Amino acid sequence: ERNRHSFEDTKKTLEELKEPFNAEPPRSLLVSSYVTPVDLFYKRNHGPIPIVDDLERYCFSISGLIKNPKKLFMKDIWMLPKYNVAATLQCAGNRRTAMSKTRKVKGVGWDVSALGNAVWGGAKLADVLELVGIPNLTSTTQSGGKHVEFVSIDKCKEENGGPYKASIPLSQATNPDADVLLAYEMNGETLNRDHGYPLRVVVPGIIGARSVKWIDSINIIAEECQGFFMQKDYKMFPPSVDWDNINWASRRPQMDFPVQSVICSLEDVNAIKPGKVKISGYAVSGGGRGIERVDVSIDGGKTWMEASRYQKTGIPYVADGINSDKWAWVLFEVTVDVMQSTEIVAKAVDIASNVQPEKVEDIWNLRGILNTSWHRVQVRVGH
Ligand code: MTE
Ligand code: MO
Repeated sequence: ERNRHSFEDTKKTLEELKEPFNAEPPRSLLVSSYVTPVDLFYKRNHGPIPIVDDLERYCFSISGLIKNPKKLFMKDIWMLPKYNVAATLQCAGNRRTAMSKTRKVKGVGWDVSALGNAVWGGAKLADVLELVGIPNLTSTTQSGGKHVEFVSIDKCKEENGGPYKASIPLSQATNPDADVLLAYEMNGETLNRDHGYPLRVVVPGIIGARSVKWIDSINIIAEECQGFFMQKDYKMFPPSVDWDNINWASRRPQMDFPVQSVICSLEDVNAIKPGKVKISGYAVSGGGRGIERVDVSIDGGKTWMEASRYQKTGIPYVADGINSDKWAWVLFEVTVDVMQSTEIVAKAVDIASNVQPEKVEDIWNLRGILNTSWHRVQVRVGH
């Protein structure tokens, strides 16, 4: 992992902290298990990681455009039915380093591992909102609330020392099938500090930036959250927009994640022996759209073969959302004969038949987000 904070660093204030703690595992370790161990799960922070040490006193408010604002404690959340949801969280900036090779972009230089797949345990946000009198499947409250804003207890420079925040539509928050969680567990264990202890939001199927950690308050609001990370960041601009002509208000905050796939068993520098090579990696799409197919090429994209796909080992993956986890990644595997130095490529197709774009140049954007171009790895074959 890169940029690991020392224990002393974790006590630093916003002023003292040079860089927030961001880390990703080596790609080869990432796909060794369907459920990503907490230690190998990427960590993305915009400020110092807060410490909540008194769980009995920890509480958060739900207020805004509702009749009965409430203060909730952990015991109120624990009382609600507990759900375990397998969901992949992917940072919008995953694969940014590769995009920056086309033209410079701004942001953390991620390789291909700024994502992980965890089993999140917690209460459904839809159930929590029922506690304050908002029924399931509400898109507007009587007082005009249309969005649910999550405010953290951390502090970040981009918010001028204020907390990290984001919002999602009320219709999604109150839909039990959307599986939006207030999570207190990750992979069956108490959530740790890095990932939002004691309580974080998990919004399956959309960019990681909306899954706010360390919840301090939840606001029911009329317009989407006006925070920095909703309005001045994490928006997808066309390649023609650069820092001298950007108009932030012209684009919507990015929510959904497009279809993605990455080869994890090989690095660009790998020199391999001629013969059989096992190629493995992950594929995942947004919005709960499953993966229909993963194509692998060993000739730079001229010809393709289909990789096998699985979530649970030994059970072939079928994207039906019944025998599969709809919010989770799919691992793929194919064994190929590689006889000479070449470019190996992967591209996935989701169940809506969306495909990954061929060239990173075509989707270049100044913030370097959503690099979902065909994943290419150069291998050198030595005889
Ligand atoms: N929540 C808070 N409070 N502060 C943050 O900096 N970063 C967001 C999101 N939630 C962030 C946050 C971003 S950009 C991502 S990708 C995910 O958390 C990362 O979650 P993780 O660190 O648990 O992997
Ligand atoms: Mo992110």
